[in-house]
Amino acid sequence: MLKRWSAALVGGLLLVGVLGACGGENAGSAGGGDGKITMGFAQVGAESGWRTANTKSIQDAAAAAGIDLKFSDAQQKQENQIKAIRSYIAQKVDVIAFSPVVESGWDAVLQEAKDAKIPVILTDRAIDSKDTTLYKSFLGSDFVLEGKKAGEWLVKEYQGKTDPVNIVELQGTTGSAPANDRKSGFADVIKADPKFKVIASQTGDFTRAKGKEVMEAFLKANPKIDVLYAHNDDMGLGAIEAIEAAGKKPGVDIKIITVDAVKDGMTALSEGKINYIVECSPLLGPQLMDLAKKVVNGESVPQRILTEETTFTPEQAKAALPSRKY
Ligand code: GYE
Repeated sequence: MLKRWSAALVGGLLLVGVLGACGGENAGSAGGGDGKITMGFAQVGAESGWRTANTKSIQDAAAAAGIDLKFSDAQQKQENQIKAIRSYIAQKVDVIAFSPVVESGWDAVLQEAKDAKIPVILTDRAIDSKDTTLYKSFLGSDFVLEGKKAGEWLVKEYQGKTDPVNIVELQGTTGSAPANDRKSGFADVIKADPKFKVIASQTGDFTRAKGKEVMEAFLKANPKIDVLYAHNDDMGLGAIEAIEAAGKKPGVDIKIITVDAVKDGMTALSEGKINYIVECSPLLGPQLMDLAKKVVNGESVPQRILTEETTFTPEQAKAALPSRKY
């Protein structure tokens, strides 16, 4: 187990090596001796293609960086994540990283980590805590911006048209940062034009099965749906099954916008079943491991690190698919 004081001592010495390696490969042995960094990672679950890619990225990057990874899957339940974090504190890991299922309710357990002097890094999802000293850094996407990009595509698509546009929305997990922010970013953009009407909005919990189930209910209750906005690809893919089962053509009878750009989503986009995808990158592993080394070595790190992302049309999806890794 790496002692923090020794990490701080060697941290300065290692700096040259870290910079020289230009990705920090050398810093894996930052502790000296047996000094492997141990990271406890509390993952959300395995709810989507995005999450699967994210987990693989974290596991691969930890192995490549020589970081000993303790990994737990919370099955989308905050109580399981809190239990995992408490167990990492008890095991005296060097650093805790996690992707919070929901935004609220983290202060107590993060205070326990802080009292135990174990640094915490947030990845992917944010928390709403006022006390930003409870974590060292937050690495992930700007979900509000993602929602805005989805809205901007819609505004352009219906430019010059005056008929009402009936939108249904499949929200992510209730209370999660991506669900809250993708909803508000989208709403912010479309509110400028009253022809856009969100006629139904419900959670599909970021899963394919729930996306399908809720879309079936939307279709039964609403004879005229023009657009589906799904907070991730998986819910959109589930919804496509429901739309086809109802005898409608996804992408044509109902335009579909999703977020993520995982392979299955990109395939549906290239086939015209989805019309537009806002990218959200799950490949956070390498950046997370670099951050962890710095934090354990007592270096200062930015409080917020944003992921770079783009958007895809069907043509762009066709071009990107052959080299898409996830
Ligand atoms: O969009 C979704 C996943 O938190 C950004 O979680 C992540 C979201 C992602 O289940 O597919």
